[in-house]
Amino acid sequence: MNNTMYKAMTIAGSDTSGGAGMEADLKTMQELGVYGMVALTVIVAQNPQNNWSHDIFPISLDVIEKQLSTIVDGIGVDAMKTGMLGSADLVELVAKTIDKNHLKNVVIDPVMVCKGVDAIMVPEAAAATKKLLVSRADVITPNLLEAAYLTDMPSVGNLDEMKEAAGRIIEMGAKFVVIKAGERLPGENAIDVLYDGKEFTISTAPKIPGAFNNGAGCTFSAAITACLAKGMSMEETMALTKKFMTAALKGSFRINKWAGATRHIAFRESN
Ligand code: PXL
Repeated sequence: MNNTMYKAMTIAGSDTSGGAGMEADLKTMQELGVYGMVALTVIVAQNPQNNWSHDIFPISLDVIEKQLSTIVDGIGVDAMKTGMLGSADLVELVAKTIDKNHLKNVVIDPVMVCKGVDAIMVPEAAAATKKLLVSRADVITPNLLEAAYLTDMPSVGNLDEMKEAAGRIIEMGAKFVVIKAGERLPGENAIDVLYDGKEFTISTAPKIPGAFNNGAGCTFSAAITACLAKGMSMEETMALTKKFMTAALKGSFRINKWAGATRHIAFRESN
């Protein structure tokens, strides 16, 4: 019997409604056969009495430090990712943890905005991410708004600007960058740009009409993390992540009158 289990950590918030955050991360890792662990950073609760508005409840830094020690000192990981970090102090702690433990396969999902809200949620945490985490990323996965923020570009709104932003992010020290346009660009296709400093890989797929994409960014970065944990190459990782995402979006479903979620089990169901 082969009892090998690849292990991954997410440093992320809880989306109590189950579609995004560490819930999406753990479900995705599980589906891809990886043992997932969580250092919980914030709890996001949605309010059904107030149109599903999001309230954020941070976990204190010393508790997050204890969780990181459990996972990193006590167990060890083959890959890690970040999600909603919520404070500049936490971003600093994450950077220190990566350095001190020489963590490998570091996936930075620079979560700065939630669906439907285009303002940066915690400006100090976003600034710290730009300063401390871009250079430590093996893979960084910004959306268009996050890519513009990280590169000081006024906006990233077409393929040329996505390539320009990708170049700047590699210059800042990331090894690979994937900029996700998702639904945000006009036209029939969802476009992602992958860049490693040498070659651009442009991936286009038809937009999926009516798909619920809440949690799609978390699912995407978690799938990359799981594949890297298993030792897959970047090329294999991106190919499998794309299949996983397409299935998850095609099978996405409504959870209530306000929101929907990606279907994390869809890839398994289709195999
Ligand atoms: O999708 C961004 C995101 C990340 N992490 C948590 C969230 C959300 C959006 O709702 O709640 C915990």
